Amino acid sequence: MILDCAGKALDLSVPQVMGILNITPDSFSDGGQFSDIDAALFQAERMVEEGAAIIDIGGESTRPGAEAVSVQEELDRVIPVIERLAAAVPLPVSIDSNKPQVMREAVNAGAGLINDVMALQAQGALDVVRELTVPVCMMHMQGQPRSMQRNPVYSDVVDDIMAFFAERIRACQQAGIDRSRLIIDPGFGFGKTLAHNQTLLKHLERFAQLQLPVLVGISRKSMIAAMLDAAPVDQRLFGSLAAAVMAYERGASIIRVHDVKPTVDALRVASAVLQVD
Ligand code: 8Y4
Repeated sequence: MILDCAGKALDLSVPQVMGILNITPDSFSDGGQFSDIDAALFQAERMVEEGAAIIDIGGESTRPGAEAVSVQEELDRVIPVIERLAAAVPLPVSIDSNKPQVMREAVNAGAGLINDVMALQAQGALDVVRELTVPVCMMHMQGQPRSMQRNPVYSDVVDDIMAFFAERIRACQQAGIDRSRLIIDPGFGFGKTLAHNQTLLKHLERFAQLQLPVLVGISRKSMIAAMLDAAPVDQRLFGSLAAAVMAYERGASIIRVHDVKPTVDALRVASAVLQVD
């Protein structure tokens, strides 16, 4: 299957890597424009060379406990980078935002995919996305970023999240968003205990039953640390690669990572073996 990301093709018949582009806000330079944007472009070019298929850009931290960012602040951070990047690289640029106004301006600036950790539940998001024609990833989160890790509870984590997707897919179709534009993501670490995250990864193939592309983001997350004696963030690569390969074997087609080259190599090996009869 091939997705049209604002004129850039994304081939999902092979595993694809989404590279995470960190935009460092408020750095020293005068006005911030020169060094911030150039640093982001440099990092993105490297991810392209390393085999990324998508570059994901976010201007708001969605980590547990993170502070909210105003719409204007988020636009100021991401729009200049998207404009330059979309023109400079052959890959689709993804906008990581839950705000309809940011989604619209990002797509107008050249973004080819929307990555929404709130699964289009923000006021007005469904209507804006109907008008844009790009694919959208809807991620599951239980609770709000500030408090989601306090005491997450599910009756059955896979069943509950499947039911969530069924409802969101219906909401999209009711809003006039074609099913062919949808990607789903169980949202590792977003309102989940370690046991929930492990169950989701072990049984990830059940999400493939919805017949939509599955995206996962596990790279360097605390679930990896929790299985590696609390490894610090710079010691989580090999564990993240194991999780990436497991997710791919269970039907994920897009893996969102910090470490592009190691993940691309791991998935090339896994894919070559799985393609043998
Ligand atoms: C270390 C490294 C510790 C990373 C925490 C983190 C996802 C996502 C995020 C995801 C999709 C993160 C924007 C959290 N995670 N989008 N975004 N799926 N679709 N934390 O899993 O990377 S941000």
